[in-house]
Amino acid sequence: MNKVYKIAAIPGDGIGIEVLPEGLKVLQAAADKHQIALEITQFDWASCDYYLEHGTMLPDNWFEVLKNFDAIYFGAVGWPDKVPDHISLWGSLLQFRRRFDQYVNLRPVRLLPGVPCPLAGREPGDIDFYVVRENTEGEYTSVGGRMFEGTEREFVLQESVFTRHGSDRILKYAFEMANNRDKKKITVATKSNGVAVSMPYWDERAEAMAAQYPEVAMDKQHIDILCARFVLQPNRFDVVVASNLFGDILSDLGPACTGTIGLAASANLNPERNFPSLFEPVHGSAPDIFGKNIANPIAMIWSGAMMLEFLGEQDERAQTAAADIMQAIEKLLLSGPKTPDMGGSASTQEVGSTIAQYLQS
Ligand code: GGG
Repeated sequence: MNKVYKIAAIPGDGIGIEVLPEGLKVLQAAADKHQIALEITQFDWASCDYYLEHGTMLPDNWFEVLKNFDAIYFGAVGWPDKVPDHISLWGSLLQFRRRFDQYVNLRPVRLLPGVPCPLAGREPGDIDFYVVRENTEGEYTSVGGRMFEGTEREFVLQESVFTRHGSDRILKYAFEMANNRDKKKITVATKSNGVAVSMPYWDERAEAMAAQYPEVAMDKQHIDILCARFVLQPNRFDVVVASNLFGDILSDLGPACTGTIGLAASANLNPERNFPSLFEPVHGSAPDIFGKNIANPIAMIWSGAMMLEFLGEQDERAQTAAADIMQAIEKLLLSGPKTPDMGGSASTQEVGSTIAQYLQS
């Protein structure tokens, strides 16, 4: 009997609403081709419109409902003209990441054939690495507060949180990953010269982890020069591990160096599989282009391939389906219709339907 993969599909806001259907279209085409059973349930939660109607981003029972799914396939969140960004993000995506302990945010940075690279002289194969972002603590906290508001003594305090448990588990994941790759190389993003408490601690934990992986070459780099090297020497990276905020910044910069953020996929993983993992494009809701039908759906589609790969770790059909989706994406990038961010004039649906058709042929 085939496993039925139960997927919660949440479009969210803005172009999330436009790209998610394309992702589902392609997932279904891959599933049909490989006789994989998918059960998709769509939710209108985690959107600013839901907030305007209900006063919260999620219903009270969201955890009980979503925990019964194998995965969450998520579009994007945020519409600052409707709801302040920190309220929409903390009320939805960050709740999922924390309560489902999705402590690994895995973000591939890969230059694919057919994609014009903004960095001169770079060929596909030159840039192929992963940003492994810590996803549950670090600089993303609600610890702090405001005092003396509206007076001359007004001040704001915002704390970061680096726990031994949280640092060690993300570093372990990243070192393990590096150890299983050919280059056996890891870059640790830091800023321990300026951020004088949390970052030296992060470095210490990285050094302790490195001692357990003698075959992995570790390189620590301050975030400022690391950003410069993403642009100048992207071929030197293999696995880059970073705190929550640094990882977020690097994983926009990386895909920008490989053509367009519209291709950037990501997986928010609970590696122990105690809870559903979440798969989403790196890009946000982009209200400025919503409704124009020009959003690139490939990041969403690629995130779907990552979902099948993770869900079907023990399921050859799901692995093949994920590989087929990646092949179909590459075929489109070489010779198919493209959205304006890649120099084309195709619509969001045209790109999604073409990739789905490649899978059917
Ligand atoms: N699909 C990703 C998304 O909606 N991102 C909104 C955002 O601002 N995310 C911040 C983050 O990933 O930390």
